[in-house]
Amino acid sequence: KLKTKNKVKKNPEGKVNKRHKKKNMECPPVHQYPDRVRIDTLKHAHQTRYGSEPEIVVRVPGRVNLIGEHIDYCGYGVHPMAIDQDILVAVAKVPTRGTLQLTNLESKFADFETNLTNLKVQAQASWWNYFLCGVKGVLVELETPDSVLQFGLNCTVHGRIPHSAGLSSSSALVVAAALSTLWALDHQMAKKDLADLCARSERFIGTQGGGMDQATEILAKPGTALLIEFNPLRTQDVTLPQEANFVIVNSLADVNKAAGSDFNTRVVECRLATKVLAKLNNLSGWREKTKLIEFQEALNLNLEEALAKCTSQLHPEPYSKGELCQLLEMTTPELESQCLSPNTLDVANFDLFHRSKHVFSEAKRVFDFKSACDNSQDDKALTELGRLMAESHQSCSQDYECSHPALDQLVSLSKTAGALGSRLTGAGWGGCVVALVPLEKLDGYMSYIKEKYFANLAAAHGRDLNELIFTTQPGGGALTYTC
Ligand code: NG1
Ligand code: MG
Repeated sequence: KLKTKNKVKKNPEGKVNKRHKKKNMECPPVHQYPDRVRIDTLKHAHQTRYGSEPEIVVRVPGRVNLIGEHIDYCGYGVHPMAIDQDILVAVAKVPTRGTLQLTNLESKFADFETNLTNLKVQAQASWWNYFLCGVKGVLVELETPDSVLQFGLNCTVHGRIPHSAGLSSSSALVVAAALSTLWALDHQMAKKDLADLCARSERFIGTQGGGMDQATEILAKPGTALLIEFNPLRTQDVTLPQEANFVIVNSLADVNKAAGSDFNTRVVECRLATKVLAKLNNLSGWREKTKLIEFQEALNLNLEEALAKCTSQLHPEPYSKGELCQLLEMTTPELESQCLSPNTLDVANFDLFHRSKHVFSEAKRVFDFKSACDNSQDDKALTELGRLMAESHQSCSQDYECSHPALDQLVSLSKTAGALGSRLTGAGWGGCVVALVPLEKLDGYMSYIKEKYFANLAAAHGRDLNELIFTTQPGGGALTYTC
């Protein structure tokens, strides 16, 4: 397992750590990218901004999670796929030592410039911080001494993944930055190691997320969705039923996960539920357990049994800090340092019952979803997938409380419009829903949602509706092209 280092370690030979060193990357030529106009625009913008040509273009897709929400960080498998919408980063190495220059073709994202040595990521969601996560992650992991950074990097970004929408444009930036940095250091890393590294690196921003997004964006193959499991990271390709159309609808309610503490509060609630359940069941080493899957596996329970334990042994009312200290035999400072995150220190009450109920039931739905896909010749498979998606949304909304009125409205409109099921996708609290719509209902579904949801929505005015509601096919993962 790769370890995470907090500091860039100086290495006496002044070389980059060789642990991951492999043969040079194999990169297809950039003319193989399907949208020639977009590439030309990007290259031209790069040339205009910096006065020299880019050498590579890194392409990273967004992702949509079909089912398995807020369970990756509890150790459970998830079921996403990569989408077509992607982010492109044109990159060139320049002789100005240690500089990093970033520009974004979307004018609302300001340019940024910093030094590659001693990079600081701020726990705020300015776009470049996500880029810095990926750069820093690689430099730290490879223990790159400053003396190696004899070059600077000029980067031009063009994103097509809707942002703040649960489609993981954030991780796409992290992954693109990590790939750019690896290229600059002339290093190649196994894809799974890179996915793990990017998952750890994105936490520099302050959210304690799981590894679904980075793994999907790196490991996806065109034509199949993925069942992703963790510790160790492993994937199975899942062929979706041919008649299944997945439609993504942007509610236009923005989420900014890094700016609030909702996300980390959920992570902490799951961690606390793990410890409380482990202690109540006399598990040795309960203090070290942090993920609900560790509790389930240590007791050799199946997911239904784990669910029964949490609903019978936890109380539905929230737990106060005082009660948790008593249960876990900890002082308040111990509870804070061992279980909480810097941005949840002020949270007074933690809901353990509903959060763990969601996690165990959602983990089971992921496996049921995969089985239904594997049995797609069964004429009830599609209905089953829809039912699981609808249950997942209900659980996210009621038990995990990570929905938003706009998302609930879209889910209910989707049902009326003929979807077999729909659910919020990504962290929630805004962003997109994904709906499963049979082919014969597709046209009707699209026009109904456009009329009932978007027609009166001020935020949709002037927006291209095709960017707010679109069908999607499983796409391929990240690629580095040479110019
Ligand atoms: P979003 O907010 O959609 O990027 C986050 C986490 C995922 C996962 C989902 C909820 C990161 C980078 N992403 O995704 O790992 O926990 O929420 O299922 O933290
Ligand atoms: Mg994200």
